[in-house]
Amino acid sequence: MMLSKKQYLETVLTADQDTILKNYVAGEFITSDNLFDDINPVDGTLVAKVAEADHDLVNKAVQSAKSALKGEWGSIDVKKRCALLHAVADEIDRRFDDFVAAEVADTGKAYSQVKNIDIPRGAANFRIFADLIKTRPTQTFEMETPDGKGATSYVVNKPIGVVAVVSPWNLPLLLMTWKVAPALASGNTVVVKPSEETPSTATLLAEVMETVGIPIGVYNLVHGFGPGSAGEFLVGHKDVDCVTFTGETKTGTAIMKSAAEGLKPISFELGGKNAAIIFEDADFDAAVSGTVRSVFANCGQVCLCSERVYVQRPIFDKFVDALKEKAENIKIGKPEDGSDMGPLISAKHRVKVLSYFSLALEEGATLVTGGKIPSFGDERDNGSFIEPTIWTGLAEDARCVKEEIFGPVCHITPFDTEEDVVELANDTNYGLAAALWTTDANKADRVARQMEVGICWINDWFLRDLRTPFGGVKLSGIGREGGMHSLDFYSEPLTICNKR
Ligand code: NAD
Ligand code: 6OD
Repeated sequence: MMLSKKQYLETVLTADQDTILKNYVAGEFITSDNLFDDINPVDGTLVAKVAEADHDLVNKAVQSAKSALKGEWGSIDVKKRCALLHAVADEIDRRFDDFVAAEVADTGKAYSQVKNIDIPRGAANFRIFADLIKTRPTQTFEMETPDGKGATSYVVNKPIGVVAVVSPWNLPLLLMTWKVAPALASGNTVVVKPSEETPSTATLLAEVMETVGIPIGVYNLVHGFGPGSAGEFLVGHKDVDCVTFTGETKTGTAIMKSAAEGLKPISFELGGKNAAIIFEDADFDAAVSGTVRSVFANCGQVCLCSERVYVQRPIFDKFVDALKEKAENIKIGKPEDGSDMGPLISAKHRVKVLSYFSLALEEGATLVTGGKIPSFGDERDNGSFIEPTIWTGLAEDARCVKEEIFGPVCHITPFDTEEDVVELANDTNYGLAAALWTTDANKADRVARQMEVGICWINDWFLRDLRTPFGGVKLSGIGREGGMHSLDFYSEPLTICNKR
């Protein structure tokens, strides 16, 4: 379904949202005196005004979440809690077109991506964690005691309490629900602060929570920015019990300092500078198609994207030519024109990506393709589009090879041996993901085990089993979420030692 901006405002946001995206606190949609703009990066037009939460409203949201822990939600049994989370997933499915329209309006992403990844994963996140919590194993230990009677120790998992969820703009619903769903499944309450760039789907989710009867105060939403705004007020709040954050590494540092004050547990999913490795024995066509996806998906704005591509020397030139041809065939444009690739998230982000485009040339890169702002001759020229870009020829210590750019761009380096490429791939401060392409299963396993990352794909990219640990090493994160790892992070284990 394609909606104009007017239709979007009139039909998608049903709960008294008119043209203002509101906060959702203690079961009420609340506006504020400070409104900021939600801009469509396709053409620079206004999607909606957004109500920024001030200190008092963030405090009210945290207090509402705290009280809800002691209310109906705190005593509800697991079966009922899971049924409610399934109802959330079902309601996302029922309002699928609304969620698609909202995500597309905020991001300008291709419809194919939003329909096949972002929104279905939003619903799937609720289903998987609702199912996992029902079958969560418990631990029991028997011990002998001097009196011969013995003791049994067993572990009870309790909610941590109020969870602050701070999320980014690149996969807004997917990444926010990746945290909200296990937090709620584990019995916590949440205060969510979505990115200021993408406030719409978090607001729609508030409507869903209300519709399906999630008790008041369990899901709270505050809009705003980071420093000096809702983000900072939330993570520094004394009654927040833990902070889960996805975003830039330097933001993680700021949040960690703030969380340190109250010794709050943190879970961080941060930036990446991921390697793709293509061995000469790879299925060439599969490796090229997979790498086109891993470099350019979502306009390169996925933390798992490959910005460093290493290709074994005998196939280097052929691979560069093939990737260039595919990159030049990517259809850039408006979502409603059936494009493959939309714009970057904002004009501000484009300035950052363009600064790397200039820097790469200063650092001695050979421009294989791209490197510019495309010109359309229509309203898209007011948007934040940028060309898919490929470089070769940079030194491995060039800033463009070391720093996360977060755009549709990669640098391709030739390599000779397995040992060389392991060293090259690991020579980074980040450690989120890697993708290997080879038909030699033993080599694939051997190399994968040496990757200093949280996830390594063999002959694929971004294939997700939601039960597996997900996260990064080095500057790419702290902790793991996914499956039981999420449930563990969002729970407080209590050991009960019962002496007979
Ligand atoms: P960002 O760090 O700028 O913002 C993320 C969120 O943090 C936003 O909601 C923002 O308002 C908030 N924020 C900013 N400063 C804050 C502060 N001082 N206190 C509290 N909140 C604050 O990130 P972004 O630009 O939205 O997202 C892109 C980045 O996220 C990239 O670096 C990307 O690699 C990373 N990312 C990582 C993963 C992962 O799973 N590892 C997933 C997606 C994105
Ligand atoms: O698939 C996920 O669960 C996940 N957290 C993906 C992160 C993508 C980064 O942009």
